[in-house]
Amino acid sequence: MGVMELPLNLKEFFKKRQFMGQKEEALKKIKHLVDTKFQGSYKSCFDHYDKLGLHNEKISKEELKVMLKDASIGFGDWARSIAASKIIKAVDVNKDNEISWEELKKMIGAHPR
Ligand SMILES: [Ca+2]
Ligand SMILES: [Ca+2]
Repeated sequence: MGVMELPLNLKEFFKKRQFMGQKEEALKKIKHLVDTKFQGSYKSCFDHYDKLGLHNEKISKEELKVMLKDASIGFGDWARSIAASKIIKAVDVNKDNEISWEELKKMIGAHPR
């Protein structure tokens, strides 16, 4: 039996668990932002942040950072910068480093309006 294997696997396991927890927490906070500021409409929320920088039907990293700030996700610019990069990496299907409405819908799941 590999003595070294177990701790490493456990470490990976907890890292994954932590990430899943963070994701759930972030999605909850974004839902709260959408419910309180955009009458429950993810599309209105998307359009609002899309327009902050270049209005191109996509959320850039800078636009996403403002959304995270408004949703109280991450403390400080540095933490939000890392969170924004992680989120974009996770949902950016076409690899243009921006989040389209289709990609955002995939991130939140279900059928947002
Ligand atoms: Ca934009
Ligand atoms: Ca994209």
